[in-house]
Amino acid sequence: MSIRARVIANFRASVALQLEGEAEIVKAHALRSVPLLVAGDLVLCEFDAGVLRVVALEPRESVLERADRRSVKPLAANLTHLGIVSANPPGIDTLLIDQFCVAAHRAGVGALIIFNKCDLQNEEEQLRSRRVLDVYRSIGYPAVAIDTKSDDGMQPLLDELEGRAFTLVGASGVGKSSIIQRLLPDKELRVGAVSAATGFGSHTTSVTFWYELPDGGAIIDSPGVRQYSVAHLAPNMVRSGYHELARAAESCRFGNCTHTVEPGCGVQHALAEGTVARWRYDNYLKLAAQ
Ligand SMILES: Nc1nc2c(ncn2[C@@H]2O[C@H](COP(=O)(O)OP(=O)(O)OP(=O)(O)O)[C@@H](O)[C@H]2O)c(=O)[nH]1
Ligand SMILES: [Mg+2]
Ligand SMILES: [Zn+2]
Repeated sequence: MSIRARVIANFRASVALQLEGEAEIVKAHALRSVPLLVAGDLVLCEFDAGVLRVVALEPRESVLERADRRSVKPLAANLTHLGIVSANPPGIDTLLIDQFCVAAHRAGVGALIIFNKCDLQNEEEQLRSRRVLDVYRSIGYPAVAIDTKSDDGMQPLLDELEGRAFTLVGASGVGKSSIIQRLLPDKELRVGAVSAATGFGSHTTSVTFWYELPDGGAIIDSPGVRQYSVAHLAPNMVRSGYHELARAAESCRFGNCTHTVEPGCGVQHALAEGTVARWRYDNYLKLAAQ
């Protein structure tokens, strides 16, 4: 008889699973025929001579992928949103945010822009952040400014969570794990349970990790990255991932317009009007050239 389970984390040598309807975390190995498993995957398992084996992967509702030089690999599955976290320090990197916006578009999931560590910002920095957040809002992305240190600093994020499955992504040190700590005061207990079951150390931020939220949603922690390459994506995917550019491009005179030198370009027109932000366009050109 097979048992359904959720993949909490994949440690390569084994996976940590939560069996359906049970709180306990168990360790399992996947059959060779099962594709690479990631946090969030739903799987079927069977006991084989007292050992738990993953025998099948259920179809994924969504998958976030990441490319390195050699291949494209899944990073997390069955997410409904990317939570794109930035903070200063280490610094707000809008190119990285845009790369993740394209990734969300590619994965068919929503994106939420999160600026963390607001408690560290002076008035001038707050103003600058607000301008950037307003641009993302005008494109259609919800955007929140939070901090994990003050009592009510998390409230704007709490309002966005309701029943969704967020994968937190962003540079190292922006506060992804701190956000999850605030959402789940028993986080260390859960991490400890996974360590105890799998025998792997408790330094969980080196792996992607699925945390069920009490109200039915979930939040997924992932290791920090410096870059999220979109080079493996078709140029068309990058273009359509810039929603406001794609909208402005509908009025370009030429169907194959590159939005750089052509006459009658809707994007150039929108830039001149100020309805498309110059820095978003500059980021787009950088990504389109990859
Ligand atoms: N002042 C301030 N510091 C914060 C805030 N959130 C996180 N930090 C600090 O920032 C540092 C990095 O936080 P982490 O949560 O480990 O960052 P991360 O994004 O998980 O980093 P990686 O796991 O390396 O990707 C820690 O020292 C936190 O205490 C915040 O809202 N305000
Ligand atoms: Mg972390
Ligand atoms: Zn154009």
